[in-house]
Amino acid sequence: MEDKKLIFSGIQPTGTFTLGNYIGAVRNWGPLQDEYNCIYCVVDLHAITVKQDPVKLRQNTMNAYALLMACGVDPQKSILFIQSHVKTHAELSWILSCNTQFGELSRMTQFKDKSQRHADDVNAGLFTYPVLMAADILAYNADLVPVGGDQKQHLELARNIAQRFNQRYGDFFTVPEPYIPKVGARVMSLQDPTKKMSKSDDNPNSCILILDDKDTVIRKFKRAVTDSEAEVCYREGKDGINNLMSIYSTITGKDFASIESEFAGKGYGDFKLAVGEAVADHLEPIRTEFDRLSKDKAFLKQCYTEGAEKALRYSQRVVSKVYRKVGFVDRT
Ligand code: AQP
Repeated sequence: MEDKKLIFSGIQPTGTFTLGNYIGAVRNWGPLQDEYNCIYCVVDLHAITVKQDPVKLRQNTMNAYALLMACGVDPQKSILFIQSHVKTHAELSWILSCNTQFGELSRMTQFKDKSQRHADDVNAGLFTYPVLMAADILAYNADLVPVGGDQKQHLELARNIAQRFNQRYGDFFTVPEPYIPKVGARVMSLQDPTKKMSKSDDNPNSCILILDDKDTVIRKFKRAVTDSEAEVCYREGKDGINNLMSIYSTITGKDFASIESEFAGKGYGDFKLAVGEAVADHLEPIRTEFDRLSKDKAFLKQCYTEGAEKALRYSQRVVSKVYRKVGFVDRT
């Protein structure tokens, strides 16, 4: 790999990506390839922390892989692979879990949220999810991790684990930095703008999926919950409008002041329609490219097989050194 900083990021194959996943994370992955060495993966091991139908999981994983390519990740420029194909992630996760405190994991807000939402299955994997995420990153000694704002706490934990390991065993891991977009780091649900937009939300109107067709996108925006005023402006307390303005701003590149003047004197109906159209038009080429790629299963297989080989080769070097550092006997 070239002598550039290294980026790592992943996404769960828990369904079609939402506009939140796209704006907060995936949209930035393509452009970053020109500046950094990039390693991206579909994190299927993370996905099974909540119950998954095996047939659907396999399908969602293939779709997520093709979707990342459709969103601009180029397997010739980046290492793009499926997490379960690379055993070093799980191996390193065990070592890191022995360097992570129970109390630290208990403070993770995603664990608290998800254990409430999945009260019938609060499994150990859901609890140790952030350790596996730390292993994903540290197995490559990544410098930067592009994520949405909701992952900031997990990334902070990964940094603490790396620092603790370095203190205990001598400097080894790079302490990774978050790379969080300024606008759009937290895209909110269209039905409850105090909650983040999420793939696994039960209400289909709460999120835009990036494969939704134009009519569906416009219909969902038309139904978006706003407030009882009629002024398009970014202000505290106007969570619904603030969310739509942030979305419109990231998609069109317009700042809030120009959006406010564009819609001065117009109602929310006009604004919602404009947001819907801008988003749908922006997503259309992704849909077309996804349709093309997902028909070519042999090509996808070739890409993910080569991606896994490269990722294993790279991470194996790191994990072997970790084994030696903690005192495991060399196998050869
Ligand atoms: N609403 C959001 N706004 C901005 N960024 C977001 N991300 C997720 N939701 C938003 C970012 O997308 C990346 C991939 O996320 P993930 O699939 O690994 O897990 P998640 O954060 O748990 O995403 P979801 O959509 O909410 O999935 P489910 O419903 O399965 O839990 C991350 O960088 C994340 O920050």
